[in-house]
Amino acid sequence: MARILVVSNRVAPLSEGQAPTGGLAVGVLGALKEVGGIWMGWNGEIARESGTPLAQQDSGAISLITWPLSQYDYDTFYRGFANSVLWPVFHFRTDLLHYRDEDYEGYKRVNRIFAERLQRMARPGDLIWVHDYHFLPLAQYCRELGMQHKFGLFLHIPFPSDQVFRTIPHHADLARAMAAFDLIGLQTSDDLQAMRDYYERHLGAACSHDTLVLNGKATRLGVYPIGVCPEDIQALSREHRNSRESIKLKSGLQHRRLIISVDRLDYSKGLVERFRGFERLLDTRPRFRGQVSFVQIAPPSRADVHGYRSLRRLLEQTAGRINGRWTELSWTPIRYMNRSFDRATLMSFFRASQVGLVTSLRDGMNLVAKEYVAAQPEDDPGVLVLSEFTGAARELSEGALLINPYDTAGMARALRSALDMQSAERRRRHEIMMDVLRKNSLTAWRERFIEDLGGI
Ligand code: GDG
Repeated sequence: MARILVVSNRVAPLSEGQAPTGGLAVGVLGALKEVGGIWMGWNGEIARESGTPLAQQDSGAISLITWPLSQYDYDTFYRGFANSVLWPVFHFRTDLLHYRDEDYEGYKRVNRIFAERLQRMARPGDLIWVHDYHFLPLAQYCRELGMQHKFGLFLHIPFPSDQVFRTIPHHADLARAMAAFDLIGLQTSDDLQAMRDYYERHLGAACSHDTLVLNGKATRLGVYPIGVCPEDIQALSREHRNSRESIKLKSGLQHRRLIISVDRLDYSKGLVERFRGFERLLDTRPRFRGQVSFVQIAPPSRADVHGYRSLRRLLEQTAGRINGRWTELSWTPIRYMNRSFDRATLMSFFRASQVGLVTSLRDGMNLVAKEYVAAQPEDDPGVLVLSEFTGAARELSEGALLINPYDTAGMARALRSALDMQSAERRRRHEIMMDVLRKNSLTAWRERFIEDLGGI
């Protein structure tokens, strides 16, 4: 069987107690645990030079090969072009686009360093699976070095409409370089459609429903919705339902009902809109005051990137204002925590909550939504309230209560329906969603992508 060589920006630590809090790392780690492989990327550290020293850590069938970045490369590649141009634009936030030529140069330079590393590591026949927006030109640079491997790219985030994509300076260069991949995987058919539209309209590519041909080179496009391992999550949440943290949470609630949200602290997740939706519920439905608590877990993320610090301030103000308005001596409406918990604890928190609330303004998939469903007890499941702008909404529309996060009153109504929903209806919806999770599992995601890449 061919070896799988995975490349992503950050490589997740393998040690227990250092759980990754990003969807890419959670997904890739889960997938590699099943089949093994080599995972290459940045170790999260800053050094004098990018790319050295190289470290290797082996754990079972997984080898991690990591290296540091220089401060300049971190600033230009990571904070700059990747997270101040590509991330905001791919999430339709052109107002947050900050472009500088030196950042784009840094982005290309780091991609070249990764290409050189890959060239040294790869053996003939390896399948190279590249992840996300940090490495759009990587396959092109590898080809320039003479590599003839099969290269696949999976984009974890949405692909924007062509008008939005064109706000990226040098978008056509980037897109031409991306076409050096043999397979590009997207989360939803909307993303695939948007990508195809751009290539057809602006680069004159010949596109059929799953292939684009640019300058004689064909690239396969496919939809691979990332999933979770529902059985593992079910077991984890059951085993830890009486863990110390879970009991602390429940005793703090004093039998009140619980709405839970978990996200990296990111402007794409609609956190402010969510706080306002919960406030509207308290405003318009007095019977919930003192009866429902909202727990928001939001580990900080990219704190040194433009837009994140001001978001954090706004959230603190909003939570403070709402709590100032409604808190009673024995009840705090919003518990807002900028910290992470280990995965088992998180799953036990999901299990203990009556409502899982996901309000992203744009989200490639949103694994939290799927984890929330998988963590529920089958005989008394909670309800998922889910933004229609997540990839997950495409799969879970029959079981979740879908909302538009910009519609505060609509969100409050959905929360009310979720809190009032009878057990039979909750069970019915949960079963529908579990069927989807089992079918579109993390294993299926990995198998389908690797099989398609191998078959090219
Ligand atoms: C990107 C795309 C796509 C969060 N807090 C803690 C914690 N987490 C874990 C969650 C979940 C993951 O991090 C977050 O994944 P999401 O999918 O919700 O969001 P992104 O990080 O934005 O992921 C997204 C994903 O890639 C995969 O393709 O779905 O659309 O944006 O697994 O549980 N884990 C722990 N403690 C925390 O406090 N242990």
